[in-house]
Amino acid sequence: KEVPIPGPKGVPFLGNIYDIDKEVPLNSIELLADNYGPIYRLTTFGYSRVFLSSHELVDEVCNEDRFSKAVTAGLKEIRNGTHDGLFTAHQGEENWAIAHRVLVPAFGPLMIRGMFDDMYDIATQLVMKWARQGPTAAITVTDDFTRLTLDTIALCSMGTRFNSFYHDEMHPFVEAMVGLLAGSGSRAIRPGLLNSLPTAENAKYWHDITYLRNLSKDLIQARKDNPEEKKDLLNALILGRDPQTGKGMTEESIIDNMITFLIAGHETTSGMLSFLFYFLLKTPHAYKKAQDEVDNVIGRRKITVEDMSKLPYITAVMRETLRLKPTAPLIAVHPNPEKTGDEPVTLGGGKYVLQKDEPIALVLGKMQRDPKVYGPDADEFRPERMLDEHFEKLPKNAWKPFGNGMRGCIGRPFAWQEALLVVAILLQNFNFQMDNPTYDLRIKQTLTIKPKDFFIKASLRDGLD
Ligand code: MNH
Repeated sequence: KEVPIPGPKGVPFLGNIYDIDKEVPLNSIELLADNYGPIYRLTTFGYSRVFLSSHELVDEVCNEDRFSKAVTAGLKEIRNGTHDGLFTAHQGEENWAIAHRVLVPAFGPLMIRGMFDDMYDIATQLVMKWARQGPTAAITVTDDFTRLTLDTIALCSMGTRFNSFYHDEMHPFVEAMVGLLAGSGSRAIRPGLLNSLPTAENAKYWHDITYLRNLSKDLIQARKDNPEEKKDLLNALILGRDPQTGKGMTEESIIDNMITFLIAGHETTSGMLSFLFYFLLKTPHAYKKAQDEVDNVIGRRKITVEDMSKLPYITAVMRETLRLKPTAPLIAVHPNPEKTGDEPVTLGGGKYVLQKDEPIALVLGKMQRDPKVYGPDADEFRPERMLDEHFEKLPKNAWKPFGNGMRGCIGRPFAWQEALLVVAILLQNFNFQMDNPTYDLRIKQTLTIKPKDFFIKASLRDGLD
């Protein structure tokens, strides 16, 4: 009953590199799933991996006894800057466990509520900017959402203001972080030897990392010199104690995780907000329901943290957005190193045989459209299917935009509160239109995905100007 894992044939040595789109790899990865089915294999430079896109197979590899997170490709390169920080740690690294135990409480409900005022501060800067630009200006949605998420995470985790809404150029920290991310992406797709040559590109890469670490160190010192009684991530990093050992995190680990929060905490949320407005503007009935919910629950008064749990429709809109466009579109696992003996690892009840230590990529956007779970309209944006009563009945592991198990997203409650607030405050204050009503979704892919060349217009609602 063993079946070979299908896949395109490829060319000698280079393997499948011509099967993968250079601009938007995800497009070809999803297309290959249409052609080869829910499991297929790609090989590049002699290095192979399998791609899963059905709920059944993804469900199987979500079993943490058998499989665990694999730090490969771009993620492995980002490790050059963040080492064993939460996002880039290999399974089993001791510093991951310590940072996890210290930081889990920092993302608990009480702490996240404590960050509401800082989130509100930045959200109003966005409202102000769009209001002042006037109703005819074409808004670069994704750029402004990225300013918002960057400034929010910087304020909450580094205690500093990037003031991105007041500059066209990016803050030097952001410049360096983009350098680390883009550099890591390029390094991941070329042979390792080239990455150790003394080129200008490599020099800049390491220079960016040094800059990120030095500035982080200064900001930690600044808070230590001027303690603030604040429930924020910076205090949690500095003051948090490991309940198991009573010890704090080392300075190196604090720096690793500070940079990690900035990296993991901005593009994903900004992409989600961008796709969300795309879907709302393409789906008038959903747009109207979402705006009505804000009008009925909040009306014209100031939004408070208590309102965050009273927006079930917008919550469903956010879930549905991340179902169709999970902004971290690929995550990777591999057979658990501790449990892998000499027996080959198989999937599908012995049907598919993996190579030794072969990485497995989960194609989340495809898996989350599995018609066996979501029905014949799985490709449609229909937030109603994500209202609590349905969402709670979804099969296990059918909605995974925040990853899996112990290595799932620690920032989820942070992102959720931030996005709910922003969607609510924008719908409360503006009416939106597409700048180009015939716009069709195109994707820009880095480590994450966002809409490409997507512009909207925002006019202030009656009684507000
Ligand atoms: Mn987040 C891990 C998606 C917002 C910090 N995040 C993950 C993973 C996914 C993910 C998927 C698992 C990655 C993997 O398996 O390799 N994260 C998201 C999405 C959003 C998001 C879709 C917003 C929407 N994440 C945030 C925010 C922060 C954050 C905001 C920080 C404040 N995420 C993390 C960290 C990890 C992570 C840290 C690594 C957790 C760990 O492995 O311990």
